[in-house]
Amino acid sequence: MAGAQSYTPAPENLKAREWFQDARFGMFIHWGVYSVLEDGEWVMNNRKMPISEYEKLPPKFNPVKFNAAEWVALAKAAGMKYITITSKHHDGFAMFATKQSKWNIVDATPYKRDPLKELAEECRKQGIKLFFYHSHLDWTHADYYPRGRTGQASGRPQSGDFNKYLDFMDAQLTELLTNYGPIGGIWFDGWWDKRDANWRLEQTYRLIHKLQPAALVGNNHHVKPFEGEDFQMFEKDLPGKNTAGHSADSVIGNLPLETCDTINKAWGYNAKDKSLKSTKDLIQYVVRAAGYGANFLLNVGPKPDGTIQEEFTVRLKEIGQWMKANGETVYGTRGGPVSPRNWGVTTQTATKVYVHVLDWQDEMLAVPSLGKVKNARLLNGQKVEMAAAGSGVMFKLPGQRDALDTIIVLDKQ
Ligand code: H79
Repeated sequence: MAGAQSYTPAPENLKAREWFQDARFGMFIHWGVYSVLEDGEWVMNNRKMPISEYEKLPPKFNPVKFNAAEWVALAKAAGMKYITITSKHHDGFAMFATKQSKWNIVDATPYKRDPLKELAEECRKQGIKLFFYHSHLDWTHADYYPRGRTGQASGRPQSGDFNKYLDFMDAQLTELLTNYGPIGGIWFDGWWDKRDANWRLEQTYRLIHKLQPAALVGNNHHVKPFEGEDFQMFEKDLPGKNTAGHSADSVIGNLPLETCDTINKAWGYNAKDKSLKSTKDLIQYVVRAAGYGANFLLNVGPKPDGTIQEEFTVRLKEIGQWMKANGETVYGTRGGPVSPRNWGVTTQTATKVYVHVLDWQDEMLAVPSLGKVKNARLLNGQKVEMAAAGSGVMFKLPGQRDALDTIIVLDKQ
């Protein structure tokens, strides 16, 4: 941002960044009135629905089975340490009690309740941090003008005052950062809809940091981090990769990192999408992300009735079982001494190095410079043979291996 004042994170913000990195695993929740159509969160844009059509959804959205305690308990059972939920997606519909417009769950649906309030209280009770996903892009606000690359079939008049829209957004963010207790952070998305607009990011980020200095700002703009952001994120890609086309091409600076992905292909609930990733794939992704020094934010898209489909809950609980047994090699770690490889990754704490063998068929595995380490063993204490080899070491892997992740623990010396 040209002319941006340099941003100095507050001490509590730096502390929150450490907490964030230690957490390593979070639950993403995409939930909105679009779930009624069971066809993902882009349905308004994809079906070219005008606002007059889309307005028929909120009266049908009545998630009477929503139970905040159950959602938070599920995140915990999966071994997740935080939840990031859509306060507003691209349809502009607020999933919280806002006074800025009637286009919100309390005023426009028969449900009339504020699920984010209930979630915030439950998160606090159960020791989970809550982040809000907030869309810059807005397909329904009249002042989101000039229009961007998407949402052009909404039938709005060809006029509007973009600064008024930004005032509206800042007012909603103020509500989110004032009425819901301490918030983990704000996760922005949709900037890429109008890459050349003046988004007043500096002003918005300053507002967030003023209201809650510990709240972490992240933005899924697909380019390198802007001044004022507290972590760098990647969508459907490990840090530094951009195979999906929604990320920056590289890790810039030394901000905490996060990558997000879905269990099937959809973010918002999609009844037809049965392309489910396996529990093994998902666990290996958590581990790989940790090897990159990154968090993994794994998405669920709850149903319109407020429940989470069983294909998801089964996987989350299985992941949680694994995390329970192996979590010390992921939580509280940073990327290890050897950068990610095809065969696996390394993670480390102040005293230990963990070698995660994710995909290696042979008995011997050569690993370059791990630093000064000793006492190679499995998590259960079983000794692993290790010999010097070139500038690194050669491990003799145990005959009985974990096909998911064979973890070698080493002490730093
Ligand atoms: O919230 C979830 C998705 O709805 C949202 N981000 C995740 C976390 C998302 N929005 N868009 N995408 C995912 C796909 C992005 C498509 C894009 Fe483009 C390709 C954006 C920029 C290039 C389509 C074509 C939109 C603008 C041009």
